[in-house]
Amino acid sequence: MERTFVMVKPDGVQRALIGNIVSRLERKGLKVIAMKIYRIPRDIAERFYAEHKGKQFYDGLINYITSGPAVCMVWEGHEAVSVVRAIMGKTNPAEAQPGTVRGDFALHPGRNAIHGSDSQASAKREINLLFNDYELIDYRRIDAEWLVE
Ligand code: D4T
Repeated sequence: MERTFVMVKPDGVQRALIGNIVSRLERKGLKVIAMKIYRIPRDIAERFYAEHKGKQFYDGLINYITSGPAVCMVWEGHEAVSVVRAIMGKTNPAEAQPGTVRGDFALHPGRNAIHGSDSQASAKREINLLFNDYELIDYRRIDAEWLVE
């Protein structure tokens, strides 16, 4: 089973999208194993987005992601990384397909409502950055045998 890090970004929290986003991931069959509302400190945000340092949108991105509470989560399931990326839609919401989170709820890349890890390596790095091991909860969903052959 794969794990991925998901965040409802500060715009998603302010726009009351937490429940809708969680519901989409739940009904797909993914299992939430960690969740917290968290105002991400600047130093963590800078480590989180280190690959974008120096880009023209970097300062705005750090200001945005630290501007208010976010909801940080770890989701687990079959091909969780790519499944969540598909549910999210393209980084630029103007190009995201209707039916995706960004396609339905967002307009601009600087306010794109949700983050999901882009690879298993990123997921591991991001989970370690935002969660302690003891915050990841091991349990079995009662529908597990109906979700995966
Ligand atoms: P995140 O990491 O936030 O889930 O976004 P993506 O994985 O979909 O996209 P990314 O890493 O390429 O970009 C990180 C973050 O920067 C914002 N951004 C991006 C922006 O404001 N302007 C831009 O031109 C780009 C490329 C949006 C997401």
